[in-house]
Parts: sequence; structure tokens; C-alpha cells
Amino acid sequence: MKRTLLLLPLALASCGLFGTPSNYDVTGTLTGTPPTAGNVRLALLGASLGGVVNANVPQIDVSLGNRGVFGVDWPAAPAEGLYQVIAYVDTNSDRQYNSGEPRTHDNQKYLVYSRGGALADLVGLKAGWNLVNTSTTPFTVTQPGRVTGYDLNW
Ligand SMILES: [Ca+2]
Repeated sequence: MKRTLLLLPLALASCGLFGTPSNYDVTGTLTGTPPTAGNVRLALLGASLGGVVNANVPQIDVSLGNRGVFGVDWPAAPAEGLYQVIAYVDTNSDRQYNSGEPRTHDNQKYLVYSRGGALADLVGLKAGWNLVNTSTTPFTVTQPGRVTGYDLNW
């Protein structure tokens, strides 16, 4: 009995990890079928317009929940710049996206961390996190707080 009581809080805590990630800063759903077999992982990584990875920004490994739902929190001390969440097939099993590994299409939604200033003002960026959606013309810059519907597709 004593052992069961000790395990109960652990069980409850772990349930939170696999529930709907509604409390995360960025949430979305991964759909479609990976182009190759292998371990599918997600990463928050530095990006450039056009989907080129900025290798100077450390990647954050993101867990994929049930039904392809994922959630990720903002990094604690982000560098100023563009970020994206992607899914990829980790063909070399190093838990990092490496150039050339199969990845999801660019969803044209960039997560931009800005410190503000005159240059940022020109394009509508505010200090903190911004969502830049380049799938529309003209592109939009918003500060939604939490980003929902950050959906990914193979
Ligand atoms: Ca890899």
C-alpha cells in the first residue's frame, strides 16, 4: 500500500506529459506519412527564410504525442532570430536534425524572437516572440502569445 501511494504522484505527473499540449507555447499536429522508414523526431531549430537551417542555433528536441499532436515551449534564453519547428526522420539516430535528413515541408510560419528596435519596427516585429506567416501576400506579423495550429505535413 505504501508503495502504491508513492507511485501515484509519479503516475499523475507522467499523465501530464502525454495529455493534450494546450499549455505549450507552440502547438500543432503532424500529418502525412514520412517518406522513409525511421525514427520520427521533432526539433525547434534556427531557420532562415526559405527553410535553410541556421546551424549556429542549438536545436531543441521535441516529443511527439498521441495522434501526431506536439507542443513545445520557448527556449529559456533564445538568441534573436528566426526559428521553426520541423519533424524529420532521424536516420543517424543522433536526436538532431542533420542536413539531408527527410523533413516536413516548410509551413511558411516563422517564429521570430526579437529584441525590438527601429529595424524591427519597420517590419512589425515587437520585442519578444512574433509569428511571421509568409504563406500570405503580404506576409503577416503577429504576437499571438501562444501559437496554435502550427501544423506540419510530410
Ligand atoms: Ca539526425
